[in-house]
Amino acid sequence: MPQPKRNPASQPKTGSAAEKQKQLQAFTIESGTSLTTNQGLQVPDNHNSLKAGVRGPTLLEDFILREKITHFDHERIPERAVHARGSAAHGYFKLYKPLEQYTRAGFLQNPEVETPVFVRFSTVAGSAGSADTVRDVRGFAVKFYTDEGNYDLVGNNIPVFFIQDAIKFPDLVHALKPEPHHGMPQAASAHDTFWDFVSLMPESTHMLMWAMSDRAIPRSYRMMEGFGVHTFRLINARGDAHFVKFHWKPKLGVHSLAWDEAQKIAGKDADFHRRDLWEAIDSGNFPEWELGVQVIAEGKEDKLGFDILDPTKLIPESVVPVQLIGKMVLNRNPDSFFAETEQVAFHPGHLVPGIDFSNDPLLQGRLFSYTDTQISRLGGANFHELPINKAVCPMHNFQRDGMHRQSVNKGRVAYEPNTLGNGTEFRVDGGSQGFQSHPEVLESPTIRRRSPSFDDHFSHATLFWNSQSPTEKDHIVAAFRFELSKVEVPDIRQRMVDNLAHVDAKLAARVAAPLGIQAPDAKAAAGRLGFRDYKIAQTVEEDAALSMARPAPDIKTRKVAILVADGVDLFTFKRIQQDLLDAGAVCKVIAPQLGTVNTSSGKQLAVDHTFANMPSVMFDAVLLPGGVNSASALAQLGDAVHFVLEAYKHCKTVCALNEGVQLLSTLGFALESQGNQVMEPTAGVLMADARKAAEGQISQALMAAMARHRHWDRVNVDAVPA
Ligand code: HDE
Repeated sequence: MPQPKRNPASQPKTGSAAEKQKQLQAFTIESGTSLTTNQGLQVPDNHNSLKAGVRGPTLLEDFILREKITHFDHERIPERAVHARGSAAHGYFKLYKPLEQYTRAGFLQNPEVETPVFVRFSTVAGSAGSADTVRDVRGFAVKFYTDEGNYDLVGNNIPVFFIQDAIKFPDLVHALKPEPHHGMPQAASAHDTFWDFVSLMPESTHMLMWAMSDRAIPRSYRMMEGFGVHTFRLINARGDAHFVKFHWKPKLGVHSLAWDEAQKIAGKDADFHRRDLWEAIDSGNFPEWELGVQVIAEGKEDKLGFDILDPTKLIPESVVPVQLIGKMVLNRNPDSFFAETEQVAFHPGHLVPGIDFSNDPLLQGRLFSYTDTQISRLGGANFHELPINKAVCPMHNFQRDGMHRQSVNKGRVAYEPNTLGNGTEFRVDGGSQGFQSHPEVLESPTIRRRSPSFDDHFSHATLFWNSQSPTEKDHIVAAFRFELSKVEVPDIRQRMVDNLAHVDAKLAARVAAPLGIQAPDAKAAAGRLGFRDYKIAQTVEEDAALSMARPAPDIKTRKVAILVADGVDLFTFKRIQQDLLDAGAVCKVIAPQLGTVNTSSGKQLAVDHTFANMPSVMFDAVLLPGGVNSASALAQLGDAVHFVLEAYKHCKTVCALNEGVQLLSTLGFALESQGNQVMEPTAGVLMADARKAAEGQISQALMAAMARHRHWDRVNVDAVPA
């Protein structure tokens, strides 16, 4: 059997795959090196252009100036048509146990192997410079650099999609993007064209429920689930196929921001998620996810009661449990945002042997789109040669030339079969090696129609709604109201609430109430109830996994603001601060000015931020230490009072010690005689007399409250003027 000959230039270097991936990228300028032009010519002066006299005009012959400016003029490449705004990191994937029963994919066989990954998170609608915390779906794209080639799992943080067929994608995106006549709004779905389109496309209703839920305003990329969305196939060495859905489960739990908070962060720190990811990795708090699969043997998919090829449906975890098969750790920030995060090219068609597609018509369209878009975005067909996109295994074929070709292919032979080069054959043995497409039998007419099994547009939206906690339901209602209130044409608002009447009558009525339109009318809705095979369905009315209402496992990387002024009592909070730090939290001291404050004991306390440069929305919790002068100075300071009120409004943990309680007086709380107890007068507001209560007890209460993430059931939040 002729073996494929390997191109020596693409032989793997020694060391782990992660090292190989890194080697592909290293390029640093040594200190003391002279500046040169791109041709290697030493530059004599990088501050002055060539002129006819020191006050004369600049000369066209200054090729050094021209080269530098020309390069600058062409530094930008087209941003991604969707998912333009993103942040990424390197890491690795490690399997828990061999998956040979289901797949022959090499990276899913050996639990000892660490497969390098590069992961890019993104928003969908906004431009590359738009804010991170807008209401939007998040992209979750993972490139595995395996020994059998790159495998891309290009998913989202929501398990379903707006449309069922790829042919509607340009319409969806045109409706979502800023309106074409005036280019507004940026990175927002709250405008007429989006709601006009989706209200006419009832298949989008399920995804709209997710997009209006808090899933669309995540607290952190590190606290999002990821989903492959489509049904794929796993194929084992015998050729047996199973359908599979992919899931990423974050170790930190799934958590969101409050909507008001998300909007404020968009202005105060547009890079909030990018910074969060960068800082976590930089400080050694490597984010982790577990990879999960829902596996269904071919032939068993009919039992689901919906079409497994329909990307607007999900398989409830209570029907097919998610098996956790491995762990992904992100442990290295990119060296160059442009070279890596911007130039990485994902594609759902980058597969490895043992993983294959299904006939999901949305997925099928994606298989064309991604290569096509890279050609215009990355300037030609050779984008696979960019270091971030390069496979770490040997790569050889007879494709040649094209824009920006990097490899220097030797010899006269660029075709196969040949006798003039390195052999006649590059075929693999008997058809069993290499990538084998699943031999699905297809016998059907060519037809431009949708399967009737895709017609049920509402039952999964109802399943999602039923699975939400009361707070989550309130937030969904509020989000629909907000978005539809920004829609100027009443008929569009009406059509949307009419559609929602198919999901849940109460939901529709609640959304409609403040919108100045008629009550919802399901009969007038754009959608019809459609096909659902109730006879065979393993239907569930609710599924716990669809709710986010679960506490965080710990408080690692949670951010605590400690508000101080001159006279702060160090002793009341130092031990508590240490406990928080020991538990992995991040503590920052906020004061009216930078530098230091004088503590009541005469020591100096270093200040990290001022109220002006670091608002409450950057934190998960607030600690108000004691100290008569500090507390009364802060109580006089509008910014400090606003800080506390806002944290309260966003349902964050607020812990006040001794006189620190003064800062809560606007909210009606006072330090009463609680003795040695830690009081919790409303969810997540803790008050303690640190002279009597044990500090360890206060720390425990504070950390337990923080681990609940947010206290959504807190009273009187709407009445707080912040
Ligand atoms: Fe994408 N999508 N998409 N998409 N998508 C792109 O490819 C497209 C869809 C997703 O961080 C583009 O390189 C079509 C579903 C992510 O670089 C483009 C259809 C899901 C990313 C494209 C879909 C996704 C993209 C733009 C419907 C979740 C960012 C730039 C048929 C499973 C990847 C690019 C990154 C990016 C096309 C639908 C996820 C234009 C035609 C469903 C995470 O090719």
